[in-house]
Amino acid sequence: MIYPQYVTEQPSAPSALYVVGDVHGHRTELAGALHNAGLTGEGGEWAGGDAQLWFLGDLVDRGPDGLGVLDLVMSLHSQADGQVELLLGNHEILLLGMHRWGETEISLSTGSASFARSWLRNGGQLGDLHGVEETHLAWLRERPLAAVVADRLLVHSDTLSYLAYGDTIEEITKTVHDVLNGDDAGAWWDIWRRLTTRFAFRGEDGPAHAATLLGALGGQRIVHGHSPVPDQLGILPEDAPVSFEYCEGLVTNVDSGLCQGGPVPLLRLS
Ligand SMILES: [Mn+2]
Repeated sequence: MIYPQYVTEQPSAPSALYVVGDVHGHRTELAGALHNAGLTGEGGEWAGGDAQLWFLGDLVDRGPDGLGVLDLVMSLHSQADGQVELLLGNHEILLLGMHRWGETEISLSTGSASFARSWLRNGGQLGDLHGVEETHLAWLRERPLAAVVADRLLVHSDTLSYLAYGDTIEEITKTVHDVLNGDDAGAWWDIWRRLTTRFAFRGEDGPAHAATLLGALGGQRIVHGHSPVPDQLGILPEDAPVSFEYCEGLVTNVDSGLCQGGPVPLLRLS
């Protein structure tokens, strides 16, 4: 006779799943929120047990200590490997591009561009650039572009442009990594430009766009950062919620506008 309780595991409750939207250099606020959520201990060490913590990109730029945020996330990743992960945002691409290409003029069909000009215009911080080390850059170059966790598709940008790089998350990530490990400045620039596009899930075409991305990459619902909720709702950042669900419930925006004065974009999804 078989006693099922001894030979099969009970289906375990899904472990806690947290996502973090755009932190943009606000290390102190992030550290406080992680501690308040019980994900880190008194010394800032990982204390989240088997919880999963996904950063949706844009750790750096605009705010005072992007490198500190990056160090914190890298440290948590190494302590809780597989449970703490970062998706590349357009500002990680911008920092990598600024470091790699700087003032190099990049020829485009529409004229020319440089990472230096875009970096300055988009909140690049000298302290981050001067302090960044090869260990940071190498780690960033290995981060995924998207993930499906439980039934959620996690991405940085509210855009369909990911699909320009492949039909699956693995393919998209590999294509982008190949560019980041190569010398094609125009291809580097295209990643930055494409990840900077936004608003795909707003308006009457939003649900169809969401279905397209979910159909290609998996998941039942999309969670993204990149486009501040206070702007989306036309409210003051200090009045903004941590997240905003829209697009007929298919999409959750977790960019609470921390760098404008909004709350820390830490959201527990399950
Ligand atoms: Mn962004």
